[in-house]
Amino acid sequence: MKIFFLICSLLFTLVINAQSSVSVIPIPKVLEEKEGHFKPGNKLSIVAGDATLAPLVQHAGQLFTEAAGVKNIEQPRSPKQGLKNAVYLQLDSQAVKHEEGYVLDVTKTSITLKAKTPRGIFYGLQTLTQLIPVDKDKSIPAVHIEDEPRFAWRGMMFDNCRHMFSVDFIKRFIDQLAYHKLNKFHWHLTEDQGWRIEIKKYPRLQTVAAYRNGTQYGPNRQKDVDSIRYGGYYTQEQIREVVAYAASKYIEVIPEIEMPGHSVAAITAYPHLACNPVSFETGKPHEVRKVWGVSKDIYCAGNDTVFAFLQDVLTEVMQLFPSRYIHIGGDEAPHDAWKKCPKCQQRMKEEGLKNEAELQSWFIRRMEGFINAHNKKLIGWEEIMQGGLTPNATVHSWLGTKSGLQASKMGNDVIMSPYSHLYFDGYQAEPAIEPLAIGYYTPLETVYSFEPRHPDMSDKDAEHLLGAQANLWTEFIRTEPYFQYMVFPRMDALAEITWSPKEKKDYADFEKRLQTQLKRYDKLNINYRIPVPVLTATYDADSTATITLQNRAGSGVVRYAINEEKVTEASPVYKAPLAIKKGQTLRFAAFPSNGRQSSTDYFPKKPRRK
Ligand code: TNX
Repeated sequence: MKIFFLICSLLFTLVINAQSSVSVIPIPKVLEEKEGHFKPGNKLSIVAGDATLAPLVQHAGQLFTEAAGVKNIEQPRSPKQGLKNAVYLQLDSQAVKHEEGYVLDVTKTSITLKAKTPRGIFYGLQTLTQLIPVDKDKSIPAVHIEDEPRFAWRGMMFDNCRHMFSVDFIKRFIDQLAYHKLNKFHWHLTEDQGWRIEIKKYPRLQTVAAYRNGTQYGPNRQKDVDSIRYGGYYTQEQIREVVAYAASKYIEVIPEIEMPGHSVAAITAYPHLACNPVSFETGKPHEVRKVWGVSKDIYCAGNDTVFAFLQDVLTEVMQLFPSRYIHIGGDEAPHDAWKKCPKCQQRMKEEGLKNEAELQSWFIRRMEGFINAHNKKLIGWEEIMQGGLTPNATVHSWLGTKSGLQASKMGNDVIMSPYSHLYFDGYQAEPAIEPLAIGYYTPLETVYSFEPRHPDMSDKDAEHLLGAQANLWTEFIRTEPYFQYMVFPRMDALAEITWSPKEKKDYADFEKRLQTQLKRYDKLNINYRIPVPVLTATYDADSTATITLQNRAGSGVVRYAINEEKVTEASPVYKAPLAIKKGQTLRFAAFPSNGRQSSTDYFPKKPRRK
């Protein structure tokens, strides 16, 4: 009997180990674990049948050097078969049908990666990176993987207007998008608080619109505002550099040039672009906005020089971005100024427009004509639907998913970005234990739970669902570490919602795989949000709670403190369930082996205020 138990537990351990050895995010469509391992050793040949794969051979070599410590990478010119320790990259449109798909076979003796396109090979390599263990032993488990994305649009928006980030940092962000098999980088470049793209024809966009004389640093718009000059912009050369870098990672960069709202910075530089020479809101001269929120100062719809300006701007923008799409914003444009503006009212009369919503629609249509004439497609936030939608526009649904549903039924393409699930500037846990963020609540599990296809979409409607995108607005995100804290690991959830088949979604399994992913992030020095330990409580008759804490950080320990304000490295390590009496407060945090510390959570929770 004893032996029987021993064998059972041995088998159990083997099964558990086998499960945990492969940990890929986003989870592939088909993943079969095989027997044995491929041992990269010190010498490896990377063989490509096609010359177009040369950059990917390079990429694969780098990958094995960095992740598996292989010193000697050889690249035989001819695709010789049967080499020892070889990685074969092959374009094969018989084996793989999907443009972005791949098939990956790791055996004891070789690795074969097939795809229809270089892009597919690239994604296969991203998976391969994750098959190389983070620990010392670099044996790669034998697998058969067949994979392709669920959606064509897998994106993230980065707002570089509220706060600016260096070109180098943006490139690292692009690396991470690619690593997660995301393929769209929506770059938010113009705002009330700053204009960030060099436009040669309008130098005051650089000298005036790119700078503000202060910044709101706290939640209070009146009190929490400093008077430190802040700003800058990306030169056209830098923009080109970013776009080319992204293209090398199969990422399309979509610029956003906001209109008619969120345009105070441009108006400050060129006040004739507004309905009034002074601010509609304050009656004072226009000034690049220091505080967050929505401004009533927007571009005038009755003034033709506004359209000349925007067309000039887009002409330069289109030369910089080969993207199929131009995002024109279109969100949060209050019509107060238009209602009082004789030119706007005159325009409405001339064009037979019933109200300001129709004027907004007319504004967007006019710009869309220009964009389409240049062979580009327009994307706008869902407000572009107010007052009528043009047939070609792609709708970016952010207030929820209803507009997206409606647009798909009208035959318009749709991208889903509801703030309730996909706004990474929102809180990841209750605000009491987190750094300052925008008021939304979008913890990891909420992001993961998002289903881009609205239940009321027919198959025909769903053909217009391009995919989903997470947005990172940077009002309160001013530093690189905080940026990373907000993006990781929510980007992992985003990757899985947009890439993996719906049937493969499983939060518990994702959380397990994530623990390995966090170790990879440690290697890359990414300041991700460390998951707070999970608490479960049971109560006995005198209300004493027995507390169990589970570490989800992938490594390290959980520490706790009873009736003390702080949990520190000196606090006791959690080893067994704790008894917390009525009136006592328990605080606890994860201390992974990277030397960092998670947010400190507490028990009991205060009753929520209604
Ligand atoms: C709404 S989402 C905005 C942004 C803000 C954001 C804050 C959207 C189209 N507009 O201007 O930064 O809320 O989360």
